Amino acid sequence: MKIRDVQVIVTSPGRNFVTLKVTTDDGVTGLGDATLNGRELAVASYLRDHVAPLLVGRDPHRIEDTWQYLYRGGYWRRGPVTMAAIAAVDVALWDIKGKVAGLPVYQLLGGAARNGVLTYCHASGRDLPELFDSVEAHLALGYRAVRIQMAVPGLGPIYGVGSGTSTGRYEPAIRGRLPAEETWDSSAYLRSIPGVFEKVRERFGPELPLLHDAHHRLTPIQAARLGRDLEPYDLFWLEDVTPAESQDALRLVREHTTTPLAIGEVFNSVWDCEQLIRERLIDYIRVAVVHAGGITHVRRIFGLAEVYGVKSGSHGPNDVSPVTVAAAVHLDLAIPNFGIQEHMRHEPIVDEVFPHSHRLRDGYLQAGDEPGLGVSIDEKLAAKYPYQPAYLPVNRTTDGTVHDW
Ligand code: EZ4
Ligand code: CO
Repeated sequence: MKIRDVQVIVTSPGRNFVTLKVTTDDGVTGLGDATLNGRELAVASYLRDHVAPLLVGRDPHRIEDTWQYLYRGGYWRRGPVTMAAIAAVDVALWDIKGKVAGLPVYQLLGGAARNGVLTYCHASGRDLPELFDSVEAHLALGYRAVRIQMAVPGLGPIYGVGSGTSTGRYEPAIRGRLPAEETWDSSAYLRSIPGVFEKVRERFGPELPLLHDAHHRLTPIQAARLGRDLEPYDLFWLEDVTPAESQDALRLVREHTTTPLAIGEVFNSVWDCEQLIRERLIDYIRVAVVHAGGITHVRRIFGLAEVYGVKSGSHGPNDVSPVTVAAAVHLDLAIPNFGIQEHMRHEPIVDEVFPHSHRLRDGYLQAGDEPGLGVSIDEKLAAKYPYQPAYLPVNRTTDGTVHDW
């Protein structure tokens, strides 16, 4: 069997997605997601101009060999663009292997180690009543774990907080030629957020698993204080407290708090997190299949994590396509050290462009039964939504300094 055709499909049904479609000489197709929020066309070019020509004629069954060929063979290793491109190829080849074998991908990975994939959703609000409404709306949808984000009094709109809808939805990229700019103040945030969790616990009781994302905005000592201040509210995890470049920073945080720590949505490889895992500085590793080299490499990261008692908590915002959600569900089902899966529902039009068989039931994602990943793309519909520039907001502190978002 040989790869006959490799196609890159860029579509924007409400937001941008980059999809790789690999077709074999037998007419079997596999899909991979290559969406890199706000930098989509760089990955599309990497795939179209530099990867697709190398794949035609190769044996699609040789997944590991193809991974090493693109990673080591490319000389310029790692980085989000390279690793998203390799991820798309890898996931498309797993999809093809499943279809040829007549088995869902999780069966190829060892079979289901659990009955379903526990998810957490995003609730947010500009004030407490809006936040409570958002939590209630998500609980009504069946979710069993909830990420809590709230606006900071005195600041304008901030990233991660929805504006005024009952489900608290926010969009990780805003359309336009330039990114929006927002104001950030860590001191105001640190003063307000413990009180938010106090009220949420008062309202929803001690049992509901609660999560929070600090979006890399804090210094290590600020993060240590936040972890401590949140201890009474028993978080499932506190995410991305410090900028992800420094693995050492988490040691300082760890020394000061028993609040469980999660990090990793911007990591691309095992080398970005091996110290964090080996030194047990985190409790959950947040790599996503699409941004860390596909099923092949993320499985390796989760394998290392398992040895050290660190659990998975894959990134799953709505800026990854249903192809990545499907890949995550198959991997999450099969690994021994699954923790939780982030889940942000897509707009209905996205589900129409990417028909899929995985389903959310009572807060758990379930894989479909068909061979491969169980996801396809409606190319005619996709073609109706051309690429539109869209970016994450840029944050500045009150004196105008660019800050982490
Ligand atoms: O900011 O996916 O945990 N989820 C998140 C997301 C990320 C976006 C970045 O593209 O932090 O909202
Ligand atoms: Co996050």
